[in-house]
Order: sequence, then C-alpha cells, then structure tokens
Amino acid sequence: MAAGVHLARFLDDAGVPGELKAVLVSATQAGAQIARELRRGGLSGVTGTAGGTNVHGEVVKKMDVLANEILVEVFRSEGGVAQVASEEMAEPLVLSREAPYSVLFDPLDGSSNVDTGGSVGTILCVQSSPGGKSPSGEMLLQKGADLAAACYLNYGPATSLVLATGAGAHLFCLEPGSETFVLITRDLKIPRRGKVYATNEGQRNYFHPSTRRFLDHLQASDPSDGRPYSPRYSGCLVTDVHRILLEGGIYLYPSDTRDPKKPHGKLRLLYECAPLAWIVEQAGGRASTGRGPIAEVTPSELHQRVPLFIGSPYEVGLAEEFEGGKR
Ligand code: FDP
Repeated sequence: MAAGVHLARFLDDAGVPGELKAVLVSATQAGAQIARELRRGGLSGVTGTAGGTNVHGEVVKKMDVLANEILVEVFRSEGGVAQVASEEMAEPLVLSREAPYSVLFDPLDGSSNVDTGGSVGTILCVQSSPGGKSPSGEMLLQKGADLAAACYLNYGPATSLVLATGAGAHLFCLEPGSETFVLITRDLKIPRRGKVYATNEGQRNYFHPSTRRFLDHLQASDPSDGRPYSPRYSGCLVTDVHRILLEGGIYLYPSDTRDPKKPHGKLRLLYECAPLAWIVEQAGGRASTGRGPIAEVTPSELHQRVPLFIGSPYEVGLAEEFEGGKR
C-alpha cells in the first residue's frame, strides 16, 4: 500500500473489521482535537495545573483534564465502546453494555512538558470486550498479548500517529488544519541495535545495582562495539519511544528504591507499557520488565505499575542479561 493513503482507506485495505475501524478512527479524531488544543498553547487558557492530584497522587495539568474529556466524549458518541479506562480516572466508565470493544488510554503522556513547549503524547489500546457479560473493571485485566489494537500519537513539530492492529506497525502524519492522518511508512522496522538510551539518570542512585551496571556498560568506551551510547531523554515516554522505534536504542524506567510504595517504577502496565510493547514488538523490537515480556504480564489491578525496558532487540536482550544477574 502506497504512502499517502488516508487512515480510513488504509484500515479498509488492511481488512480491519468495521467496528474496530470505527473505534480507531474515533481515537485519531480525538488525537487531532488534542493536537489542535496543544497548538493553541496558552491562548485557550489550558496551560498550568488543574489544582488537584490524580489517582496516582500526581499533579494534574489542565491539559491532562481536557485531553481526557476529549477522549471520553469521542468514545461516548462513537457507540462501539463498552467501557473506557484512563490513567486520569480512578474507575473505568461504562459507555455501552453491548459494545464489542473497550479502550484504555493515557490521555496526555509527558504532561510535565506541556507548559514549556516540549513534546507530549497520547497512548491508547483497544481490548475485545467479552460478550454476554456486564462490563466491569475486572474484564480489563487482560494481558498485552491479547490486545485488538494499539496506537500512540506524538505531538511534536508534526503530529505523528503509529498504529498497530496485529499486522505490523504503521506511521501516519496529521495533515495540518484537518483531522486526516496520511500514511508515511507502512511496516516500520526498528533497527536491531541503536546508539542511544533514554532514562532519568538523575534517579541513578535509586536504581538497583543491576541497572546501574547496565548503564555503566552502555557508557563504557569501546568504539569496536559502538559504545559509549548517548543519552536522549525528553521527559515524555511516547517521544522517546518514537525516536527509538525509528532509530534504535533503549528506553528504560526500571524498578527503583525511591519510594517503597512504588517498587516497580512509575509507568502503568495497561495505559502505557502494554500498548507501547505491542506496537514496538510488531516493528521487530522488544519490551521487557527486565525479567520477561511485558506482553505476558497478567494485570492484577487497573493502575498497576511495571518496570519497562523497551526498544531494539539487541539492547533489550542486553538489559535482561544485566537485570537477570547474568552479567
Ligand atoms: P509524565 O509524568 O510527565 O506524564 O508516564 C509518565 C511520564 O511523564 C513519562 O512520559 C516520562 O518518560 C516519565 O513519566 C518521566 O518521569 P520522570 O520525571 O520520573 O523522569
């Protein structure tokens, strides 16, 4: 399929079932609306904090709230979504009892960048909703391997969309001033290895010795082996993973000892790690907790956190060797 094809046509040609296509088109329309609000910056009065904390105890930005509202409203009017769950909402919201899909999302990933013109993102995944049962939060505790589709939007100088429905990961770009996403690259292939790593190194002293040894390895000089690697950390998971998907390398948000109440790092399995893992794996990459595939983790709670090592197969394999105590 040639570059330049519009998203709806792409989904038809790829044989994506009509109801799933409708959910994905709605998701991307919400993304286009969020992109429009972000471009207006302070003009709409949506910069700054909203004056509260979310279910995770984090400061909520006005744009977090607005992005969440845009997504909920789009799926409410779409009709094909049983329930939505969001990083910003304590409980899932039931929209339509008989609908075949549920959607989970991080409405504005990297929102600490939003007031200073940095890139931010939206992450979504679509799960099949088991028929004949009333929607419940428990139904959403599905492994990443069982997703029906996932996508992310990266709101940078351009708005990029990467979408996966089970047969590759595909890159689209939003036509400015419209809600039209145009195919740029079909079947992205992540490089087998890269030259960059992304992590919050300010937290290094809280990292476990295995993770510190892995970073020492990446930073050691060995030109024959492509080392040292360069750090590239934007403060937005989507933006860092997008770079790594296109150019190779590894993003890590490991377990640490900073807060005994959060021993598994900061990132959420269902809203962030599972969808990104699904996308990156379909491009030939890997995503791991350091001990095994993210896609195989069965969630025990909706807002569960997991350590994340994601990117090129070479660096993720290397990280697993360090995390598993083999090096
Ligand atoms: P944010 O809290 O700004 O939404 O998932 C959350 C996230 O950002 C990621 O996008 C980002 O990589 C990470 O947290 C940043 O956390 P640190 O400040 O701990 O580095």
